[in-house]
Amino acid sequence: MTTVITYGTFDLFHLGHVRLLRRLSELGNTLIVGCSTDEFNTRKGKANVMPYRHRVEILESCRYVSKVIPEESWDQKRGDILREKADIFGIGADWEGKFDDLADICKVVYLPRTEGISTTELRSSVLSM
Ligand code: C2G
Repeated sequence: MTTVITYGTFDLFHLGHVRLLRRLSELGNTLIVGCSTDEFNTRKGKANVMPYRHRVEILESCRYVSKVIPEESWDQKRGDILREKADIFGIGADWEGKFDDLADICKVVYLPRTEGISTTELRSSVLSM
């Protein structure tokens, strides 16, 4: 059994998120997603359109996701990986190198982002309609 773990806001769930989760799920049998809480997003300097409980429900309905946990701080990853016995930590390449410190307890992979789509772009295109 190979367990994969990732983290993110996943606001305005879109194709980039789906493709990342699909590719991560293909690396193992179980994919755990740490979904950033509204409070943590504020600390990340990100304003989310959709509240945490909506983002969790959408992630839980995604066929690639096995389990969703709250992401409440930058430094919970190590404890989560050990508790969940995750073999792989994966995230989009916009974070390249940022989580290499986890390589002593799991494999760390950075996957290319899906170009041409982002929550920010979606938000501005909706606003300009
Ligand atoms: N992503 C992607 N392609 C896009 C947009 C996003 O592959 N076009 C990926 C990101 O690289 C990330 C995941 O989808 O791995 C979730 O993206 P965000 O919701 O923007 O998450 P982020 O704000 O990067 O939070 O502790 C880690 C942070 O919580 C990550």
